Amino acid sequence: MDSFELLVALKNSGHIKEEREELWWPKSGTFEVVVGTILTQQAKWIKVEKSLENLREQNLLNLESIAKLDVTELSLLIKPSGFYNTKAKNLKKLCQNIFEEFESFENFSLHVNRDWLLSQKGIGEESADCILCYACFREAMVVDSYTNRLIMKLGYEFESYSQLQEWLISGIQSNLEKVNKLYGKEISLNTIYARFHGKIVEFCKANSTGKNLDISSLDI
Ligand code: 39A
Repeated sequence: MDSFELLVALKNSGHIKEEREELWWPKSGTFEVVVGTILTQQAKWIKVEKSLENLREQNLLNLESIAKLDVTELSLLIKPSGFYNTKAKNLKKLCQNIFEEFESFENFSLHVNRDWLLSQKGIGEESADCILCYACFREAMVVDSYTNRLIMKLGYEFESYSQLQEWLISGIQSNLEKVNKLYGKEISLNTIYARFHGKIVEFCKANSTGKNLDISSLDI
């Protein structure tokens, strides 16, 4: 099996809600994704939404406000998503650094690169790729714990994040015409990677009971 066949099987599995957002992640292309990426580390998405709502209610869901916000106040607002003291410190510092280096989110999204993101405290490969893909519309395929669980369950083993990422990317890149046919239109690599990752997450959520992931509905 290659990753294109996995994408087809996920699309056909019938368990996945149609994406409301073109790129699956809510408010793709905005600063909210940067905040959501930090908050979603080791947290359920529903808790992240609560924290984002707290920030939105106070008109604080923007780069300048978080860069200036008192870290204790920030930690209270993001408390629902857990590890709030560390996340508040890392998020505030990240916003300060974005502001210093790029001056605005728009400039950041055009010019940031993976190495700059990886040099920031609290940002590893998964978070860097989330920000690149969903906030900056770059061609970055996210590998997260859902992806690892699904791939392991399918009987594959990879030694590193980058090896699994390469496997996901290469099956797509070798079948671009078929991917376009599958979606019924020409589709950018950024959109394919975003929707592919979204499908993996939604499939795993819909087919998990506790720690068990049921892949019997995947025709592979
Ligand atoms: N785990 C997750 C998610 N579950 C998610 N959505 C649902 C929409 N996002 C955006 C990130 N991580």
